[in-house]
Amino acid sequence: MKNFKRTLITSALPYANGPVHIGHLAGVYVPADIYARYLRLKGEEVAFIGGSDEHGVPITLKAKKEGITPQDVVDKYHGMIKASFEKFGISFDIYSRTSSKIHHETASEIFKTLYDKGAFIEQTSDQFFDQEANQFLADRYITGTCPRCNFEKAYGDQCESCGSTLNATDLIDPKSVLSGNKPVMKETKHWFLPLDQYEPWLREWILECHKEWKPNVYGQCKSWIDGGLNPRAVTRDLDWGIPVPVPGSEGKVLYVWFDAPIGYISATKEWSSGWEKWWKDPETKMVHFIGKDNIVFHCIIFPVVLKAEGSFILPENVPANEFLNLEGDKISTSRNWAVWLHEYLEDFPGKEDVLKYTLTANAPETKDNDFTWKDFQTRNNSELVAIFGNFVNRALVLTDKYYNGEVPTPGELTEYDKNTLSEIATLKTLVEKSIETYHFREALKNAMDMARLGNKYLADMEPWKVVKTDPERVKTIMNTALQITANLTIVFEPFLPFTTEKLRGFMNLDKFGWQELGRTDLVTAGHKINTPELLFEKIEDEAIQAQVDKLLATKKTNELEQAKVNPAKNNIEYEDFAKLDIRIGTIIAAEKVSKTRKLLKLTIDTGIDKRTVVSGIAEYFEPDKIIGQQVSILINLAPKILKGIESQGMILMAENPDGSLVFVTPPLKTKEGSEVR
Ligand code: B3M
Ligand code: ZN
Repeated sequence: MKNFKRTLITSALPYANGPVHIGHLAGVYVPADIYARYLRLKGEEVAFIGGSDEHGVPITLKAKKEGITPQDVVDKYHGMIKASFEKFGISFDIYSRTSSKIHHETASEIFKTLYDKGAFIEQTSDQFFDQEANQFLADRYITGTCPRCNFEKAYGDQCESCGSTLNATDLIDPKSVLSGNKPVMKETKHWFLPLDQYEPWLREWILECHKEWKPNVYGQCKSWIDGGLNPRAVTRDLDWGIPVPVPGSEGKVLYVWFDAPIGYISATKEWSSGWEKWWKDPETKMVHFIGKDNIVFHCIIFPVVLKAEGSFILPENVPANEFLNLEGDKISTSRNWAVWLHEYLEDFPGKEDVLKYTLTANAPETKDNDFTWKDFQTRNNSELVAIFGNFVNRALVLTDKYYNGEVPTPGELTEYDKNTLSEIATLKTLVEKSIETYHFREALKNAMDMARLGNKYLADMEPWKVVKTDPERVKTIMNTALQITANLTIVFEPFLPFTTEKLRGFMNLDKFGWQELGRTDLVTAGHKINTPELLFEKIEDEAIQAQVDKLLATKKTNELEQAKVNPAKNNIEYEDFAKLDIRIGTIIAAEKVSKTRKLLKLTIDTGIDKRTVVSGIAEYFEPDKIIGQQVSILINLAPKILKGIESQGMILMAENPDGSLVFVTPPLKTKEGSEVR
C-alpha cells in the first residue's frame, strides 16, 4: 500500500432542495465523519470537505412550484442542512455551497481550461422547446403519457408510476410544464465530454489498479465500462447554474453534475489558501464518500474531468454505500417517507450519538438495509444502555462508593486481569483494520466489544461480593475496570464523540490520542473522578410508538393522495357546523358572466327569497340545461362582488378527482328552503 502524507475526505454534496434525513447520514456523512475523526485522532493531516449542491433542475422546479426564486430555495435548505450536520457533530473542516462566487469561478475556470485544451466535442441536437416561454425544456420540464403504462403524468426522464427510464421524445402527447403547450423540436448546441476516448485509461486505472475498491463500486464501474461509454453533455439550456464561459453559449449553463464535484475543490480553496497541496500533490490520498447512485459521477465522469485538466490527483478510493430503507420502504422526499434530522433532533434532544450508533451498526455497506424504530430502541436499550452504559456506570459508581471517587492502587494482577487488559490492544488493531478498509460497522462492533469486555469482567469478578471477603483484591479489580473505561473514551471517539466527551467529564480526563489506546495506565492511582451520572438513558415504548404513529399517518396521507382523495381536515365542534345555514333551492335562471370562462350568474329560489349567486361552474354546465335543477345552497355566506355582480351565497358542489363538478341535490324533489343539517 502506498504511503500518503495527508487525507482529503470529500462527502457528497446534498441537493439543497429539501432537508437531510437518516439515509444521507447513514450512507455518507456518518462514515465520512468516523474516518475523519479517526485519522485526526491518530494525528494525521486531514481535510474533511462538504457543502450543498445548489444547481440543477429539481431546484428550479421547486422554486416555480412555490413561487419563489431558486436562490430562495437553496438559501433555505442550505441553512437547514448545515444546521443539522452541525448539531450531529459532523466534523467538516468546511461546509460550503455551490452558489458561492468562488465555486462559480472555479468551475468556470476548469471548464474553460478543458475547452481551451480541446477536451470537449461540440454537438448539435434537437431538443424540446417551449415557444411561449421561449425556453428549451429539461427532461423534468416535460410531462406526458408514459408509453409503457399509460400513466398521464410521466416526466421526460422517468415515469414515477411504473419506474421506467424514459427519453422525453418517448412521451405520448408531451406537454411543457411551463406553459402547458405542446413543445416543438428545436436545434441546440452543447459541449460533450468524450468519455469513450478515456475508456482504455479508465480500464487500466480502475479495473487493473483499483481491484481493492468495494465490490459494489468496482462492479458498477466495470459494467459501465464494459457497456461502452458515450460522450456526455456537460452543458444544459437552463437559466439556473453557472453560465457556460465560452462564446456562443447564451442561455446555457454547466450541467449540475459537471459543476457539483468541482464544489469539493472550490470548498477546499475557500477553506485554505494552501489548497493546492490537497489537490495536486500525489502524496494526498483523496477519498470520496457517496451513495451508490453517485458512483458513475465520482468514479468515471469526475475523474475524466480531473484527468483531462491534467494537474489534479485522482481518488484513491470511493467507498460508496448502498441505500438505507425506512420501515421496509424506500426513503422518499416527495412522499415524506423519511426521518428528517431536524425533526429527530427535536424529538430526541441529546441523543445524536444514539442515532449515529444505530445507523453505523446497521450501515448499508454491502446491501440495502432497513431502519426500524424498534431496532433503534433495541440498539439503545440492549446495547448502549445495557452494555456500554451499564459497565461504565458500575465502574464509576463503585469507585465513588468504595474509594470516594479516587482511583485505587492496584495489587498484583491475576492472569484473568492481564488477559482482559491485553484484549484492549487486540481490539485496537481490529478497529484500525476495519476503519482503514472502510468497514465501519465492523469497526463499531470491535469497539463495542471493548465495552462488552469490561461488562463481562465486572460480572465475572463481582467486586460487590468480593468486597466483603477481600477488599484488597477489589482495588485491583476496580483499577482494571477504570483502565478499560478510560480506553473506551478513546476507542469510541470516532463514532460517538458526544458520549466520549461526556465520559471524559465523568472521569475527569483530558482527550487522549489514538496512540494511547491500549495503555493500561491511563488513569493513575489517586486520580479523582467526578460524581457519576448515566451515560445513556432507556428509550421508552411511548417514544417509539409516537414515531411509528407519525409514519403511519404519512402512509395514510400517501394512500389517499394516490387515490386522489384529500386527507380529512381537523375536527371541529358542532357549534362550528351549526353556523352554516344550508338550504335546498332551485335554479330558476342562469346565464354566462361575459368575458369569463368559468362563471355563471344564477338566480336561486331559496324558499326565503330569490337571490343571485355567481358560481364557478361554467366549464361543466350549459346555462339553459340547469334551469329547474335543485341544489344545496349556503345562504349565510357574506355577500361578495364578483365581476361587478353581488353573489349572495354559495352553491355546494362535489368535485371529482379530474376536477369535474356535480350538484349536491336531494334524490327526491324537496321543498325550497328545507334546511340541510
Ligand atoms: N447532489 C446527488 C445526491 O444528493 C448530488 C451529489 C453531488 S456530489 C458532487 O444524491
Ligand atoms: Zn409508466
